[in-house]
Amino acid sequence: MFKKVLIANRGEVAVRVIRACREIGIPTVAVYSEADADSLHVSLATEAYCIGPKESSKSYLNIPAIISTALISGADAIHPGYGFMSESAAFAEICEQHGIKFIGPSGSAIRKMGDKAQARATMLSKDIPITPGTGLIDNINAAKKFCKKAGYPVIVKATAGGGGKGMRIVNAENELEENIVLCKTEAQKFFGNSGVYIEKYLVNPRHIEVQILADRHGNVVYLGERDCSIQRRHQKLVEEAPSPAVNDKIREKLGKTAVRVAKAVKYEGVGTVEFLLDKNNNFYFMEMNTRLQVEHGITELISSIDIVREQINIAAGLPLSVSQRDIVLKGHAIECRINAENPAKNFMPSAGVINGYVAPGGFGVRVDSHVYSGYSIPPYYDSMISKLMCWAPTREEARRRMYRALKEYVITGVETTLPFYQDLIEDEVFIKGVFDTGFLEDYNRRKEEQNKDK
Ligand code: MV4
Repeated sequence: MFKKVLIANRGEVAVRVIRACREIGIPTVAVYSEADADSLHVSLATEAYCIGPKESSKSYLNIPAIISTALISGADAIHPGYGFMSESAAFAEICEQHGIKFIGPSGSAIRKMGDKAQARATMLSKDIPITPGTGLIDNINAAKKFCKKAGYPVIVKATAGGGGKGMRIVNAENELEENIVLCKTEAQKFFGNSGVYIEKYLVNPRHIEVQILADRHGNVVYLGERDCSIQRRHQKLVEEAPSPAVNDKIREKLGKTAVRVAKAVKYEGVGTVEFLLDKNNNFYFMEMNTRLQVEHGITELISSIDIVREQINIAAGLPLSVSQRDIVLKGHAIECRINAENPAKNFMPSAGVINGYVAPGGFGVRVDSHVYSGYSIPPYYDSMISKLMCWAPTREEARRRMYRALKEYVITGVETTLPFYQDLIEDEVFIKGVFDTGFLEDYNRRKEEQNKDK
């Protein structure tokens, strides 16, 4: 096992990884920016080093500072968390070049999935279902021909994009060329790669993702799916596991497909295979997230498997602790991401001091967070305060438990999204579980109607 693990991240995920290391018995090294000296991950780690000023580019993304801290402190592995360096093939390779284990997949697997057009080509060659689409676009007439045949709407996507970044929906041929040009320009600017491709656009599908674990010995298992359809501007708000739309038969099909996706790139580590699911239960591979995800905790709640512990064990070369037939999913879990944002002001970030903080508890309630009473939320990073997760034997019980926990939660000093969730969790459409990626738009429209009536 590793002698010492450096966590190249901050906030709730740094705390999550430190906790897993502590349970295994591995000492930890926290790194932090000048703005994060009072963060919980700094005090929970065995040792902590300031690696730069507040800007992420000079601290959490500062590769020389992180690598030298690992070398000086004697850390033999780095956990990247999510965001920041977690999907950087270059960082993974630099770690390896310095004799430090990157706790994640190989640079090669990250690259194969990071390039979306290449990932689609790989899936096509392995008979994994993908949406009808093109390869990289180099010719407007070929693009027009595909779109005419597939029918509008279509979606232009940057091959270096992902997670909703660098996408443009096109409704008719007369808008196609300008959108390709705009998408290429943006892709060059944001990702330094102007490659784009086109897919048939599915209107309001469900966003379903499958958690997988893959070890060095060729074992790959799936831990069921999460439904992440409730999003705002590609930020997930509510996630649940299992999906209310997936039955045992589809779950097995999705799971086995996700395992084939992982095997197609010789994946090693924990990962998530993202699919879109249409009304007829057809599903299509979208992308693979080659990291631990924010919403992994709800899968832990229904599977009783510590995903971060498995991730560390896999990186250390140990075999998975479970085989597919040992995995039994039980009950239902829901997560709300609580942010320091004002839902009444278009989710505007609300940095400042949390002067009062009482987290909910009780059976089936889990709160993963790095905050405490008196903690000051810096304005430089994302605005997540905590992840509130509730488990219960059935979806309706989990939903009611979530409502109870949301009502119990006290956070004062900053605006939070708690009131928004208290309302959403009682929504009739959410209660029925019949939503798709169009949910939030529809929900906002219905709220406006109700306000007009009043
Ligand atoms: C799509 C799509 C519909 N059709 N591709 C968004 C994130 C990225 N992983 C893939 N995404 C999508 N790709 C095709 N061909 C729908 C989404 C999508 C989405 C789109 C608009 C608003 C919310 C969304 C939530 C999840 C997925």
